[in-house]
Amino acid sequence: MKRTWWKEAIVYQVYWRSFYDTNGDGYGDLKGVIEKLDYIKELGVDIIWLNPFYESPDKDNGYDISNYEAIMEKAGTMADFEELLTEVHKRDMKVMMDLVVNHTSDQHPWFIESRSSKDNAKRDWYIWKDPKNGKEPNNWRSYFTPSVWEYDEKTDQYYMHSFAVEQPDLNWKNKEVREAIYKMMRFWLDKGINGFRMDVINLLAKLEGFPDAENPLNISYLGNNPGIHEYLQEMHEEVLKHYDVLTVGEIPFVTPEDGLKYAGEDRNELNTLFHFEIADDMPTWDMLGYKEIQERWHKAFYGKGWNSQFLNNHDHTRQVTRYGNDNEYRIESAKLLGTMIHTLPGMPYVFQGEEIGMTGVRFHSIEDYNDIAMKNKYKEEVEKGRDPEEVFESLLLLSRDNSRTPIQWNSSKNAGFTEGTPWININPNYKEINVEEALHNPNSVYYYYKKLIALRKENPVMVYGDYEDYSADDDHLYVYVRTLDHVRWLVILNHSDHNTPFKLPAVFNDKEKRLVLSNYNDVKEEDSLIETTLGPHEARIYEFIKR
Ligand code: TEU
Ligand code: CA
Repeated sequence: MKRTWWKEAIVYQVYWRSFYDTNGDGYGDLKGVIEKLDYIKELGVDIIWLNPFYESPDKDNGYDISNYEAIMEKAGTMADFEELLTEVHKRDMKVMMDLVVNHTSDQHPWFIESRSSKDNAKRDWYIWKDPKNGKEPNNWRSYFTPSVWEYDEKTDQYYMHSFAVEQPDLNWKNKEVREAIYKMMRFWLDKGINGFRMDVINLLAKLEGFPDAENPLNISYLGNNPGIHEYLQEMHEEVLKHYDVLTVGEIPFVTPEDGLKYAGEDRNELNTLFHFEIADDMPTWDMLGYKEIQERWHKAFYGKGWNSQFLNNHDHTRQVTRYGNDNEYRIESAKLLGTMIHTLPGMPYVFQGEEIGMTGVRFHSIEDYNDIAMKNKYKEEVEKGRDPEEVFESLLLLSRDNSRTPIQWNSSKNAGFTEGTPWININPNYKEINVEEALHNPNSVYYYYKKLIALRKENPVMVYGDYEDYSADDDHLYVYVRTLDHVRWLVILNHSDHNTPFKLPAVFNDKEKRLVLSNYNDVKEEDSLIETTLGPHEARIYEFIKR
């Protein structure tokens, strides 16, 4: 397998508006990221992925862009961005930007022109359709609304939006659109950025003929349609192949076989992808389901393509709350989940705050929430006549705001995030869970993450090793081996609130082991593994040298 810098990298995701506010307006900003770069560097990560900070009316927190070559006022200025880039590079790290090109904002000049008349030059830059029998052109649902179609009175046509009404989809069939996007990508790459995280990139090609869906609720018809690979290969040819950068595609509804078409080494499309078999399809922890997913993706990808490992991001509830135990075993559980993500095959992502074990949040009423996906869904369900309280409850666990509360820097006012009024409430647990506490506590999740990240740097087996599951049908224990040449790493995870017995598989010699890492302090290297018991959320890594 080819070795490359990006395969060996660890990405830290900065949701800048919740990172650190330097001017008291309640929003984190690019200057705030600059100020905290040493903190990020200290963790040992290589790449910083910044969520979108392009000019935007901000209906979907920056994913509705009105100017691709300007900076949102809340984030700062172009000079701030250039300084950030320089400062990141000075620290020997890299910057990955979010690329949002399935849709723009309805305030983008392209769309304003497009909607102005049927015969303007930009009409075809978006997807316009005549009404069908006086109604929507078809029955497709969007991510955030009951229909992908929005009626525009002025020209008596509908436009398509896969997300909010304020996010019209671009028409990728139009060559001028594609050229405008490639030009914009070069603009940023020429500034020296090191990669793109490509927002819902598999949605660019729309299903030919726009036929009604049999089951409109399963919106997978929005993605992976014929034509998508031609677009991505063209993008590669026109732009990407001229730069040594990391590209990771956000690819919902994808199987490993189809995933390889996007991220296969021989494909000339993307380097890596995010699939959503976990984040979208596993609402709460399911050990057997998770193992099955890892197995299937590893088999398809090993030696052929590169995967990503993540359990949370700005769209998906913090992992220790959703998939671990954020209560009695918060620290152990946060460390266990980190161990897993950093030792499974693929590129590990750390979402800001994960490294101190930040948790999801539960605000009192829908008014306290900001997430457009949650607010739209709430409105839709309540308008159907459902009990508002019940709807609210049902949306809490997966609200995107669970992950969007500001970083808890210390135990002072507003967790040290802002001098002003934060754009979204701070998680009330900031007095116990914060960066300052973590830095003073040698047992913190933070120092454990730092070790995990350093280990990956020193041990290619964590990056390039083969993967084999030794625990197939165990509900609690996840035991697997990574192998590279003569080095074998055994990872043992007790994903449960209870003690669980463990037996060393016969292929290993107990006398030849070396303890690499453990999230319990009382484990000794010489403790026998032949038959032992793992504590709640205990995680261990051992090395065995093959002779
Ligand atoms: O997210 C796409 C999205 O809807 C995810 O929440 C979903 O889990 C995943 O794509 C698989 O279905 C991206 C951004 O991350 C999100 O913040 C934006 O709101 C959205 O695109 C629209 O740009
Ligand atoms: Ca600010």
